[in-house]
Amino acid sequence: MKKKIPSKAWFPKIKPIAYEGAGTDNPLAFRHYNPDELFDGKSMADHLRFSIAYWHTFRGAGLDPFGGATICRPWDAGRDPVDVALRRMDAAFEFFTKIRAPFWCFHDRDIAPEGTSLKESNKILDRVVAHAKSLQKSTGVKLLWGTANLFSNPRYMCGAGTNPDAHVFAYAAAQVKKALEVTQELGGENYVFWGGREGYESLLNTNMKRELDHLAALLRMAVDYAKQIGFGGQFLIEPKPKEPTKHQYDFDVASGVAFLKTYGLEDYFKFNIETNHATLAGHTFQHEIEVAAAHGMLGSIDANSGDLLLGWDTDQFNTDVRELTLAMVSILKAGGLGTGGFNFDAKIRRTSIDIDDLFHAHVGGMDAYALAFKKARTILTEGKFEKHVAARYSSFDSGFGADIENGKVGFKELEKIAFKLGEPKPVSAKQEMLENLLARYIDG
Ligand code: XUL
Ligand code: CO
Repeated sequence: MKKKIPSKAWFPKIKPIAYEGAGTDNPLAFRHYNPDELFDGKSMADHLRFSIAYWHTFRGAGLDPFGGATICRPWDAGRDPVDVALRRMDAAFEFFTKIRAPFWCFHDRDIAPEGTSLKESNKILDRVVAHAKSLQKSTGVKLLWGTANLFSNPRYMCGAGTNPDAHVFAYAAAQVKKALEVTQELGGENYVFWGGREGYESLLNTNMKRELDHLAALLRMAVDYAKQIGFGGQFLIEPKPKEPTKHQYDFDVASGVAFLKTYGLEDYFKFNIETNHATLAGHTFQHEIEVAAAHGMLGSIDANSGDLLLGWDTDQFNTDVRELTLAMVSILKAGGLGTGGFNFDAKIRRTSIDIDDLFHAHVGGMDAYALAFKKARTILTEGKFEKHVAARYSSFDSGFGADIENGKVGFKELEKIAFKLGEPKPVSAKQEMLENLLARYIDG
């Protein structure tokens, strides 16, 4: 990554964040994230592929259901929304460079305001995208993924691909078409579909089967169009069980897999797993990663966390090294994220109104992931858990266990074996011993 910082400094008091090691007192230094440090011949930056989410970091104003904006940024001042969008983009690339994130992500409507028609919106988007492209070139920051915002505008209040009105479906299709084109223009390595308002509030007014068919049709069209224009990025589905709708169709990874397989789309999609979406679905982050990995569909991560005491998507920066170490073990075991990365789909609290709060938040998130990465590597190198798990299943490695796995035996053969061997002897699963072992890795 080149290190050139855009000339007009929006963060004049902040120097590029440096790695100073675990002992540093400097709150604006990395203690664990050392982008240039090599692991298996690959830099930490290339292993982790951190990305900044434009919507939170550059459009987040601190709104919540009970109150308006608390956060006001100097680059947002100005009358012409397109000029503001261009200036904001300068600030964003200065931030990406100073925080030393190699990637960014955006929704079409985060980066450019809507015009009075779709054609005008597309034109405005083109102007901002051209600016983003030149900033990508001068800074070396790359696009992890692009997506279309199919949930904020009132036209999408009843869904986009699942809207009961075919006119809205057509509008959404046109918006995805354009978003794909600009993602390609910016060299995006992936394209994300988060379900937005693709779900329902009441079955009294909903034809679920038709909505699912329509959602699949939208995804199929995206796949077809990507082929037509030669977009080679990976498509990703980002599951979320609820919010904004009461029930979202892409509830979790397992329901996403079933959906994709039902409609013959499984070869074209992987999953973008978000920590707080996993927990809203009643799963752990690691569970969702393991389900995706089991299907060879682990794509990317939206890095954040919820709050145990709050039942909604709080999108906080995650500093829970234990949770992240477990997630990282599963990710590394699966062979990493490929074209994916760790995108901070996380926002500062509405009371964190200073500009440097943006830096503190990302430093903490990046450091926690970096530390988890190192701990996970140690855990996997030592292989103690894997050894235990392998031993636990070893009865399937040979003999009739292997015959079960290979489909060579059925009920009759197994009945004979059960008669002959008698009652199986229970074996301890050793959970507490393993939890203590994990604690040693986390503490150490
Ligand atoms: C919403 C969410 C989105 C997606 C992109 O909860 O996570 O920001 O990541 O549309
Ligand atoms: Co997300």
